[in-house]
Amino acid sequence: MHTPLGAQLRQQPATAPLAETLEAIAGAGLVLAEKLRRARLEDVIGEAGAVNVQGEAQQKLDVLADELLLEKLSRCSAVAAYASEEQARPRMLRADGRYCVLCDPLDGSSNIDVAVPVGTIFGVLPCGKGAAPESALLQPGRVLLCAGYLLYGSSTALVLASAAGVDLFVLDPGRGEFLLAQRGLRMPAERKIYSINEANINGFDGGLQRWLHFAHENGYGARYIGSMVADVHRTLLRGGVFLYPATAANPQGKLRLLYECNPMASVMERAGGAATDGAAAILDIAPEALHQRCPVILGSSAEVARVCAHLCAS
Ligand code: AHM
Ligand code: MG
Repeated sequence: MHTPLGAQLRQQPATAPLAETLEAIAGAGLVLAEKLRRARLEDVIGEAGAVNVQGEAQQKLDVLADELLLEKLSRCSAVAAYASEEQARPRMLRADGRYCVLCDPLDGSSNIDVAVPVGTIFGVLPCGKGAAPESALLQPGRVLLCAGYLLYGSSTALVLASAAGVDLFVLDPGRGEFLLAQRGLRMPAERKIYSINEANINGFDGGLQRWLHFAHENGYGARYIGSMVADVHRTLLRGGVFLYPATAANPQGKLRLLYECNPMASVMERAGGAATDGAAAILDIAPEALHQRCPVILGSSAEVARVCAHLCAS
């Protein structure tokens, strides 16, 4: 018997107060999953003609996903603010809201035209009484009440990490509902799989290059989809390590601390894995700016430790 998302959320003290907010995110995912399937037919593939705050070309579906999340979350009584990779400033929704939601509405969107899986990444932070939502957004990831992602792949998966553990839900398209598929996910402690854009190797630091050499010499396999949610989901279920490190050209890496690294780090740690920028746990980094980037190494704890041992040895 697969418990529906809403019932499962309300059964756990850690997630019951978040149920309305998480159901709104899941509701946006449900609509988005269908839009993605029909995107090519409805001509919503391609660039929207605008750039986001980071200077990246927005895809039409980036804008659509962002609007959908904003619309669903603005109807929630508990949501004070919504911040997104696609918007320069956070949107203040309710002065009496208790939570701030951070999202990468459609991660990996440049892959849509080739039908590669993409995802929505989110985190929910508490918004302290009297705290300006903007300052509440700049809290370390350790404070996240719940984080996770939707993966629009061969099935639509929803992974939720909270103090109650990490649960995997799968969309039943017939019922239009997410159903619990696996409760209390724990990730493998080690696995010889690495996931990195190895074409950037000349820009990696010496320690990381030596670790790659170690992986080549020790029977590791490589898997890189180039869509973070899909790469992280495989890493969660099968084990291994996913990296988007600093490069000479991008000393802070590519991925965003608040919208991508923190939620994924929270999923990893709550499933028994690890996530670091090479020096500190991702979840302990004190954010300084909404859209800041950070290098990330995440996955099975022993594999993350092996990468770090090579970095320290350099
Ligand atoms: P996006 O948020 O603009 O879609 O970019 C993030 C994506 C991640 O999904 C993926 O891990 C990374 O970019 C891949 O980057 P690269 O093509 O440099 O390997
Ligand atoms: Mg992204």
